[in-house]
Order: sequence, then C-alpha cells, then structure tokens
Amino acid sequence: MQRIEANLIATNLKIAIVNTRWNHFIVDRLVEGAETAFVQHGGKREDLTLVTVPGAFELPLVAKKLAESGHYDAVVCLGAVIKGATDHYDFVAGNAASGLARVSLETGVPVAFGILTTDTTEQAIERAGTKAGNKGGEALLAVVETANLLKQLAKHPAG
Ligand code: INI
Repeated sequence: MQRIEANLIATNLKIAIVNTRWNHFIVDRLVEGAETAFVQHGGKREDLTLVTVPGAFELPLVAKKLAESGHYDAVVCLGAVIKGATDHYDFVAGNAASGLARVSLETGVPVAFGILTTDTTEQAIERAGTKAGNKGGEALLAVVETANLLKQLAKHPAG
C-alpha cells in the first residue's frame, strides 16, 4: 500500500489570513495563534498577509478573491459567531461554513474554517488561547498540511 501524507512544514508557503472585526477581542487571539503556529513550523512572517472583513458573513467573498489571486498557497479564515449574541447566528455561521467550503472546492486552494461557533462568549474565549487551545493555530496547521499534500499529489503519478 502506498501512503501519501503531508508534513506540517510551513517554509516557503504564502498564506492569507482573513479575520473579522466582529468579536475582535477574541478573533485577535485567533490571529496570534495562527501567526505563532506558522512561525513555529518554519514560516516567515513576511509570507503572511492579514486582511480584515466586517463579519463572518463577508469571509467567503474575500477568501475567494484571495484564493483566485494566485498569490497564496492557502487562505485561513478566522472569526467568532456567538449564539447568545445574535438571532441570526444560524444564517451567519451556516453561510460562512458553506461559502468557505465552496470557495475551497471551486478554486482548488485550501481554505480553513477557523470560525468559532459557540453558545457563549466564555466558550469562545476558551477556544482562543485559554482552556481549549487556540483554534486559530489549528486552522493554520490544517491548511499547511493540505497545501503540502496538494503539492505532493501534483508530483505523484495519481495526482
Ligand atoms: N458576525 C460575526 O462575525 N460574528 C457574530 O457573532 C455576528 N453576529 O452576532 O451577528 C456577526 N454578524 C455580522 C455578519 O457577519 C455580517 O457582517 C452582517 O450581517 C452584514 O453582512
């Protein structure tokens, strides 16, 4: 059996991070987590580009523009949609999730869904660098691995 698995080496990858201004006190921590993970895995800070959108609903369109630009190996989308704070939670979170999945499939560029979807602000804080790790770092590493995997598949006879 041939196994194809990619590494988490971020050297030579160019990544766009898109973050939301909504819930910025939480999302800023996710951005820090993503940047730290990138550098810890060999990435160069100057190979990261940070783009800010108003809210999670706007992430897919801007992620699409960046993915289509040809400048980036991957796009990481970071945000927080908190149920307690909004009636239209399901629309915002649902459209962001399906929109980002579409962007990734339509462009062939890995797009990370680094959007916290929680019932409370406390739960979001827990996932943004306190009790439950940092989902920004996890999202970044998911696209590093996927971008490296795509490069490997392109070289492979079956790719
Ligand atoms: N956007 C978020 O990113 N998080 C939220 O929790 C949120 N709430 O609570 O409503 C939110 N709403 C704004 C939305 O993403 C759009 O910016 C807005 O609907 C304009 O298109």
